Amino acid sequence: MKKYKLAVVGVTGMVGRTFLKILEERNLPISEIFFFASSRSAGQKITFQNKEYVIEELNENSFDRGIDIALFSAGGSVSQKYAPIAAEKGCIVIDNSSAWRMDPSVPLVVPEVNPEDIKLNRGIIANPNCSTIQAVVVLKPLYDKYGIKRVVFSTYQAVSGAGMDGYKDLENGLKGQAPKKFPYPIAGNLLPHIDVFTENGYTKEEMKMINETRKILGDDSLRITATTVRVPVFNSHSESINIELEKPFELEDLKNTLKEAPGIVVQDDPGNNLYPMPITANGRDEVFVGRIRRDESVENGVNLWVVADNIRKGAATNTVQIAQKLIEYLDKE
Ligand code: 25A
Ligand code: L14
Repeated sequence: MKKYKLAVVGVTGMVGRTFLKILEERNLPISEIFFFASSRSAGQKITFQNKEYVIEELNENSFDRGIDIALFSAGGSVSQKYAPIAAEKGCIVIDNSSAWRMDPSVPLVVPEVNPEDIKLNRGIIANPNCSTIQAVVVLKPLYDKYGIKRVVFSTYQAVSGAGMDGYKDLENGLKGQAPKKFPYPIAGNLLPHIDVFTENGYTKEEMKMINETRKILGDDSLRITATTVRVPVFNSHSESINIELEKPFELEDLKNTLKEAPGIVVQDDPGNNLYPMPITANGRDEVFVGRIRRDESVENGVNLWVVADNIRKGAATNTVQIAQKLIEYLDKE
């Protein structure tokens, strides 16, 4: 089996640290690995597979050593600048930021949904937005079996989605301190505001959910609307998803379709208070679905409650799964 030179960019962040855990858990075929962050962290030590490494400051020459694959999670501006530099040098970048997702030449991939798109890459592969990933894992089997007419997303997003600084705002807010990352306190509150507002009155997070879902499912005309909300939960995003299917369905068939689909765990037993929650999704790589019930106000309507660990499946796990698939394809070349 071939072995690959890997790099992690933004290794000290919320997602970056989780990359390391997941790379260890899944034991990828790595020959050498390099760790990058900003000047704030350069020189710090980090342990990976019981070996100590020194974090380097990312610069334009960082990829001049035959790195095959780089996992990026250092924010949009870093990806905008450095992903093309890395790609130019023959490295394949798997990027967590929103910088490249809607670029027509960049595949946007969830391995359970559209793994084959990885093969179309020209040096950059984008990892979708966290809320979008957990939604499309669930939408895909329903789209294939019943067709989808319209989707309404309403999200309840954890503070870890806003990185280290978001996490600290809730921690400190619970002790009565003022927020630094969010515009208002998040402890004991919620904010119908994630990422920046756009001209149409939606937030960028809402528009990401709409546009990225269409791109991943390969259906530009799919009707979707979204409201995204930050809630005082440390980790794992929850979503209410209302769907109008094209075809009629039996509820039991629909539940079985979800149970059989890859990456999904159905937790749906109202009699025993069984439903997905952030505290049970934390630390897991699957997407949890429950509260599966007919929307009796429309034809062929269904309501779902979907929860996933946004730092794992919503970011680091999905990125490492893309890397694993990519390696599978590269091994065959
Ligand atoms: O708004 P943006 O630019 O798109 O960025 C969004 C932010 O969301 C996180 C990530 O924050 C990112 O910065 N993020 C990205 N994708 C995400 C996803 N899918 C995501 N969060 C959730 N889901 P983060 O704090 O978790 O991680 C940031 C990482 O990026 C590194 N970095 C920043 N600038 C860099 C860079 N690396 C290379 N070159 C650059 N120019 C960053 O490294 C971290 O690994 P670091 O050394 O800067 O961070 C070390 C510690 O410093 C603290 N810190 C952050 N900002 C400041 C700061 N300290 C002082 N001053 C600051 N301004 C952090 O708490 C971190 O622990
Ligand atoms: O687009 O603040 O991947 O929760 C996802 C998390 C943007 C910020 C992205 C958050 C990020 C968002």
